[in-house]
Amino acid sequence: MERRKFIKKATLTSLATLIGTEIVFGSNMFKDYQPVALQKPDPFKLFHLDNEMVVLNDKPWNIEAKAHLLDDKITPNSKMFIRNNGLIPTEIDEKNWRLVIDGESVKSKKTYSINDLKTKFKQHTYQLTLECGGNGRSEFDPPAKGNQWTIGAVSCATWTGVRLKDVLEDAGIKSDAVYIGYHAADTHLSGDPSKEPISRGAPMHKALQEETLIAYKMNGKKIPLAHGFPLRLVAGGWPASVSGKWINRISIRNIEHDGTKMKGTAYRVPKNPVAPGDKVKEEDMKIIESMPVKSLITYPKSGAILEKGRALHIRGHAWAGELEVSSMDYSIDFGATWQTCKLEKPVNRLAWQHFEAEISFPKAGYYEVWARATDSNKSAQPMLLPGWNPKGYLNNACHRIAIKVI
Ligand SMILES: Nc1nc2c(c(=O)[nH]1)N[C@H]1C(S)=C(S)[C@@H](COP(=O)(O)O)O[C@H]1N2
Ligand SMILES: [Mo]
Repeated sequence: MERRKFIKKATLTSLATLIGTEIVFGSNMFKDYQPVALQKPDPFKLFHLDNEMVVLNDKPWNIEAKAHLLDDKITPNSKMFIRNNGLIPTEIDEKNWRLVIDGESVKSKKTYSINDLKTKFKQHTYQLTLECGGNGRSEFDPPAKGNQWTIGAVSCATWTGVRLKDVLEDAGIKSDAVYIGYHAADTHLSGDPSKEPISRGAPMHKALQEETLIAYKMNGKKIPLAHGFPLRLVAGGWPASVSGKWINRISIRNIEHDGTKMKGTAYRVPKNPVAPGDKVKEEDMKIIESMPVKSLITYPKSGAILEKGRALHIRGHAWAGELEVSSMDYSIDFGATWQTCKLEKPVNRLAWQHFEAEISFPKAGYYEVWARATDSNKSAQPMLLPGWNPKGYLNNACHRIAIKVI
């Protein structure tokens, strides 16, 4: 009979430290045995994810989609990227949840229950594109620290809630208001309750836009926990870090909001182009506002094989921050020439737009299909990388897929 291999004493001691108490019969544990208390939850079950989603980090949870997973016109919950700066709150009591509106520039501090919000204010529904400022970070060289997002930190879901504008106006906005800042119920990674993982915001003009919502529904149902249940700010077209999840307080500020991750290099880019690897002083950085023009080919999957003589149908989405995408092109010759795609209008402002094209290839061989969107200000996506920046934000390079014609 094979001899049972038991755990080493040193391993046992470190496991006990992790658990925080003695493991009483620990010496009976097999070698490499993982105590249940230390087993990590399966993110695919925990968040009901599509099994092709990619986990970039588990503490905090950061999970992205692949391009072909984003083929739906409206991103389903199972294919929506998850980006957290801290730990997802665990015990949420929706009935007793409160949203406080305060700050130097509020006329009268007010507190609303979710029911108050639903009954006092008109409900609105929009499809809103949310893209993480760091989407595409993995391509920058020298590399930037942070989650190495490829192309999948973007979504366009349907959000339902009340206008932030209506709620702020109900509390009253003083004439010196310049910014709003959110506060939320997630926990700092250190566990220190006095620290916030993130507390960002937006200038008043963005806060007061029609499409800026305090949402309580995503894709027609309660917001999934990972995406901000029970209340979330949604500010489409801006770095998704502005869209605070699990919000319980919004402050109307008479200064640019100075919460966690508003200063330094966080969600900021150099005012002027810098050389790759350069250190940039804080005063030479600016806060990212509207996101740049970008697109994704969501069908077919990169690596598709096509029979000679057949046309290839491609489709995808394009978005341009606060602007509309005005034209969409594709190239099969590494950007030497471009052809026009059919492009739909957005369902509403700040929703991504769908494109498609039929492509024929001259002969058998390897091709790449590149997609390039141009916004209503005539800015087009760069073919390769845009300007390097210290934190690796705003990579809106053309998406490319490989096609083999046989
Ligand atoms: N409270 C809170 N809100 C947050 C974050 C967070 O860590 N905590 N992350 C922000 C960032 S950086 C992004 S990109 C989006 C991600 O939203 P999602 O996880 O619903 O896709 O949430 C934003 N809102
Ligand atoms: Mo983000």
